[in-house]
Order: sequence, then structure tokens, then C-alpha cells
Amino acid sequence: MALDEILITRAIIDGYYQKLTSNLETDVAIVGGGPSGLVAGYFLAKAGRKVVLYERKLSVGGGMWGGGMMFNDIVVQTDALHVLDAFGIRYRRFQENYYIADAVEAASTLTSKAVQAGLTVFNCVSVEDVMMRPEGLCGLVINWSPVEMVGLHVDPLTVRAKFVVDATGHATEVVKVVVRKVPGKLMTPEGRIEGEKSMWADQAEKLTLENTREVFPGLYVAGMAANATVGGPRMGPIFGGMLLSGEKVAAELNARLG
Ligand code: 48F
Repeated sequence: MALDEILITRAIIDGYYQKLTSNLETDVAIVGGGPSGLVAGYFLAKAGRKVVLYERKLSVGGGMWGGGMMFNDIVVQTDALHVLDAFGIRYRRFQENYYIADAVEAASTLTSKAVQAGLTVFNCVSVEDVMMRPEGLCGLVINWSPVEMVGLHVDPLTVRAKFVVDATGHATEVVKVVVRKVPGKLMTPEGRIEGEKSMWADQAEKLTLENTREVFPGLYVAGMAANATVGGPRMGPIFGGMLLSGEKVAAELNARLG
């Protein structure tokens, strides 16, 4: 049977339309498809939650693909190996407490397992604002990334979520919008964005986990965004904290969702 270009087009439009409309209201909306966002999405989807992830770029994986300085391996410490195991990501021992995984295998496997578990990913979509009510955040304002990049004057669309996770990495973009535009203070020591500190891997890995929490009603931070918001150093290409942060935010939200 000859293939018909219009049917190919129709299939794509129909498929995407269904994906879009069935995700206008979700339990959790994750912003950013780096390791912390993907792990959070995986565990939430596995628990049967309706969860969606918006990623500005064409590909998810965030800062994982390039390992350290484009040497595409990542280091994971013993405490986080169970997350690699949950995904089936292979690793080898370097020395006690230092394990090496292939960055490409890690990023691609986090992605495929999360999607297969039920996470819906919208790539090429940027979150530019939040939806607010007196009781807190209740959704996101989204637009195509190319619209943002070219600076076109095009109004965005809005999606509703019971909880939002800012997993946007160093930029902590959702929190920045909240500070700028939503009345109220952050639940951080000074009530504001405390800011990311310089390199200290050991402290950073511990603090990433501690800092993974709700920082505004309805808004959680995970991954590097947690340290950027609540205050903590950077850690470079050791990824255990990112994986554990995603796992923790999923567990907390699961508990909140009941
Ligand atoms: O930076 P990123 O990988 O976040 P992460 O999960 O992991 C951090 C590590 O990669 C690394 C590190 C570990 O040792 O320090 O940096 O905290 O991924 C964040 C993703 O969020 C996307 C961005 O394109 C990236 O893929 N992103 C950022 N802002 C937005 C966004 C936005 N406004 N809308 C949609 N996506």
C-alpha cells in the first residue's frame, strides 16, 4: 500500500493533540528534563500519578550528556547506586564510594524508562510563568521554545497541576518567576533565593537532598535548583545527589497526593 503524506501528517497531529489535551490537568508538572526531573517523573509515574514534564530544549537529559567537561562519564556514590539499579543503568567501581557510569547510557536510559513508566514529556516547550491562586501555585504558563528564542509576541497557554517541581538546574527559573511575580515569601532561611555557592562536592551532595522540598505553597525544588534556591554549593559531575533528589521529591509528592 502506498504511503500517504497527508495521513502521516494527520497521525502526528492527532497523536500530539491527544497527548496535549489529556495533560492539561495533572497531579504534578515538572519543569526541566535533567536527571532530577527525569527521576522524579519516573517514580511518580510508577506510583500511578499523572505527571508531565516540560523541557525547553529538543532533548531531555540536561547536563548529564557531557559528563565532566565533555568527558562523557559520570560519577555516582554508593548511596545512590540503588537509583541506577532501579533504571538498569550499568556502572563500574572506580574505588570505594566512587562508581563510573556512561553519561550517554545514563541520560538515555533515564529518559526511556521514565517515558515507558508513564511520564509524558513535552520537549521544545518553555515554562515562562506560573498560574497562582491565594492558596499557592496551581499550574504553569507554557509556550513553544522557538517563540521564546525568537522573541515573538505570542501569548502562551496554561496547564493546571496540583504540584509543580522546579527542576530547571542552576537557573531555578520557576522560583525566580515566583519571587518576581507572586505575592508571598519563599520558605527558605531568608525568605528569598539564597543562591548557589561555589564548588564543594561533599557538602553539595548532602545539601541537594536536604534542600529538595517545598519552597512555596504548591512548588517544590529538586536537583541543582534546590541548592540554587535554598542555598548550597555546586558539585560538578557527581550525580548521586541529582538522582536522590528526584527520588525524594517523588516520594514527598506521593505522600502529599495521598
Ligand atoms: O541542569 P539540569 O541537568 O538539571 P538537574 O536535574 O541536574 C543538574 C546537573 O545536570 C548538573 C549538576 C550535577 O552535578 O550540577 O548541572 O538539576 O537540567 C535542567 C533542564 O531544565 C531545562 C533545561 O533546558 C535543562 O534541560 N529548563 C530550564 N529552564 C526551563 C527548562 C524552562 N523555563 N522551561 C523548560 N525547561
